[in-house]
Formats: sequence, C-alpha cells, structure tokens
Amino acid sequence: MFIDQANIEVKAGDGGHGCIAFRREAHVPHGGPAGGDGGDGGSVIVQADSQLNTLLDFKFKKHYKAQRGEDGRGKDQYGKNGESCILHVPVGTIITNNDTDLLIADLDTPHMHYVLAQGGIGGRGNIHFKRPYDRAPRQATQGTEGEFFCVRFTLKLIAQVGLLGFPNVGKSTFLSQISNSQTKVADYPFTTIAPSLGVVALPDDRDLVVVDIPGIIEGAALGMGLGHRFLQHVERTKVLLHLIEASDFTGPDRNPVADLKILNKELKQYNPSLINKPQLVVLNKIDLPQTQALQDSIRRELAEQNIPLFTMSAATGVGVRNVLEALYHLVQTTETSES
Ligand SMILES: Nc1nc2c(ncn2[C@@H]2O[C@H](COP(=O)(O)OP(=O)(O)OP(=O)(O)O)[C@@H](O)[C@H]2O)c(=O)[nH]1
Ligand SMILES: [Mg+2]
Repeated sequence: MFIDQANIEVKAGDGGHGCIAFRREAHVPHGGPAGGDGGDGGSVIVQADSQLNTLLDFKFKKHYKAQRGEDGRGKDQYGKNGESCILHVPVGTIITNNDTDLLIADLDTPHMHYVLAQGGIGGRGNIHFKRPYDRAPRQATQGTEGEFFCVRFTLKLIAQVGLLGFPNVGKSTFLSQISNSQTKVADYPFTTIAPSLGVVALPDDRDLVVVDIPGIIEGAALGMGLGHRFLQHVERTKVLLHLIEASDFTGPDRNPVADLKILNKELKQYNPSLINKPQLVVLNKIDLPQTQALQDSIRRELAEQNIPLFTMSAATGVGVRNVLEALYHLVQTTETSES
C-alpha cells in the first residue's frame, strides 16, 4: 500500500540520574564519594533509505521512543547510554512539526539522517562534587529529559521526470517498457492508483529516474477521478513528460490538444509554479492507424502554440529512444527547480 503522509510522536530517552554513593570498603580508611554518572538518553533519528517507497509503517505505529539512559551506580559505575531509535523513511520524506507547521528537515538524499529528538543528558554522580571543604558531598544531578515532538512525515518522491496524462494514455506502459518498474498496465482508466518510480538506463552510463502517477482528469482539483493530490509527486521533478493520445480511448468528447490544455489547467490549480516546469509533449500509440491519421493536424495545432510534438509507441518501442534522448537533454539543460 502506498502511503505518503503520516503523523507520529517521537520521544527521545531521558538521561539517567547521577548517583550518590560512598565507598564503604573494609580496611579503606578514607572512603569518598563513589556515585557514577547517569547515561545519556538515546535519540530518535530519521534516516533516508532508497529501498523504501512508502510511509506505510508509520500508519500503523505512531509512537516511537528511544531508550532511557541508565542511572549511575555506586563504586564509580557509570550508567549505560540508552539506545537510539532509528526510523527508516523513503528518500524524499519531509518532516514538519505538527504543532507549529514549521519545516524541520527534508531528507532528499539517500542515507541522509537527521536527529529528530535529542536524547537527554545523563546526570552527574557525586564523585564530581568532592571539594576541599566537602569531602562527602551528598549532591548529584538528575538526567535531563529527552525531547518530545509531534511530527508529520510527508513523502514527495524524488525523480527527474514526472509522467503526466489522462488515464489510459500509456504512462505505465511507457515506464514498464523503459525501466525496472513493475507498474500495472491495463485498458481501463485509473489502473495506476499509486505513484511508482522507475530507473531508466541510457547508453553511456546515463540514467533517468521517472515517476509514474495516476491519471489526472478534468475537475481533478475538485476531486474528480483520484483527485490531484498525487501531483505532489511531480513537484520535485525537473521536467514533465506530458503524454497525449488520439486512439478510441479518447472518446468522442476529447481530443489530444484539448486534453493537453485541460491537464495544464489542473496542474496550475494544484500549484501555479508547476506550469513553469519544462514539458515534453508526446503523442503515444503512434502504432494505431487512427493516431497516425491525426498526427499531422495535431502537430500543426501545437506548432501554433510553439509546442514541438514527439511521437512514439510505448507498446512497440517506435520513437521511444528519441523521446528518452530528448528528455535527458531537457533534464540536463534545466536548472534544479523546486516548487
Ligand atoms: N496500441 C497501443 N496501445 C498502448 C500503447 N501504450 C499503451 N497502450 C495501451 O493503453 C492502455 C492503457 O495503458 P496504461 O499504460 O495502463 O495507461 P496509463 O496512462 O498508465 O493509465 P492509468 O494508470 O489508468 O492512468 C493499455 O491497454 C495499454 O496496453 C501504445 O503505444 N500502443
Ligand atoms: Mg498507469
């Protein structure tokens, strides 16, 4: 199950208390203070893991607690530090403070980690309080409390290319043909119900990371279809691959040029800055005769808006290499942008 938001509570371990103790050994004349320090509490640490794709675990378990530091003991014994608690999250997880709504951290690179709640510091035992005027101090300090936070994890997948298009235009077919993605393909709308990432290997050791999201339809901003919230997963991409199609699936009320306009309107309603992302517009399913018949008129119409048109068949592979090279070029020439 794909989950891209979760609220959790984290509590770092408290520091152990310092100990008050004295040496009481037979035949040792001047027994002094012998209370050791408390151990530090464990911290709650969040770590980005590129093997993960969902925040599902955090939907079921909401409370995370690191271990408390041990109290100090007599005979100069220090308490053990508490163990930290490490939360593994997908790369692209953003942490926000749930009480203040302020951004805490953005784990946007693999292995990146962040100490979300700092463990408390162990208290000092009475061995530290011996003074010339007080050789038997009855003084020690308590461990400090570990931090506590209510936070929100939001996952915004990190890919260079976002796939955009109406349901059934062939987004998943394209991604499964060109990458290791196992995303499902079928001839009904909304086959894809969760985003997925695919890594595309290009010649000369180049690669592209592409994210497939569920199809978007007119009125998505108002909740039609699966709504438009999945667009959050194209927010961090550098470019968008906007797929259109002209086959029978399009139906009598739709045409590819109008589709393009409708989806761009939805994009703008979701987040106005998304419309500034460079787009590569591709007419898919060029293997079908009805698509071939329409391609020239579509190309002309788009040329009037200064939009170049690429064509391909995700199913047969015709034109796909060309599209990938154009995409790679667009990614390379686009400055990193974040919406
Ligand atoms: N003839 C032909 N059919 C294609 C091509 N690409 C995809 N299809 C078919 O179109 C249908 C929809 O393909 P999907 O890849 O599931 O489409 P999608 O855009 O991911 O759809 P959603 O996940 O529902 O948004 C499937 O039946 C595919 O086999 C193509 O290049 N040519
Ligand atoms: Mg799909």
